[in-house]
Amino acid sequence: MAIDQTDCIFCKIIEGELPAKVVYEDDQVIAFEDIHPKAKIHLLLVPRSHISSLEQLEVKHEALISHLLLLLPDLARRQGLQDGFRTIINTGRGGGQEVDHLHIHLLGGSQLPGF
Ligand code: DGP
Repeated sequence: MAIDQTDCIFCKIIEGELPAKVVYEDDQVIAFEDIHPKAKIHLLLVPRSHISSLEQLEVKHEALISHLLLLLPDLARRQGLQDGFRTIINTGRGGGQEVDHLHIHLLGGSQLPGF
């Protein structure tokens, strides 16, 4: 079933229709502060193109995914996370995904409990 992107909160943030504290953006991705932070620093790194979740990834997204992953340590450094950080991708309702637009959580800034 086709996803109606007009109902996607992250698409609206990307289009500037909803406010967000953006910390980084380029032609492929955007990073902004999570509205309900679970750590001192909690960012969401989001591709501009609407991909619902990891389940929808295709080989054509390979370069985009590399770009997202390579950005993470750089974003962490920019946030002053010298001591490490955590990344999380929730997939599907059973995986705790609430927003159906692929995103990577980047958390840190204080000692996180073991996982
Ligand atoms: P997930 O459960 O992995 O789908 O995480 C979705 C995250 O998105 C959750 O931590 C809260 C955050 N979030 C939801 N709505 C908004 C919003 O409108 N603005 C921002 N900045 N974050 C949001």
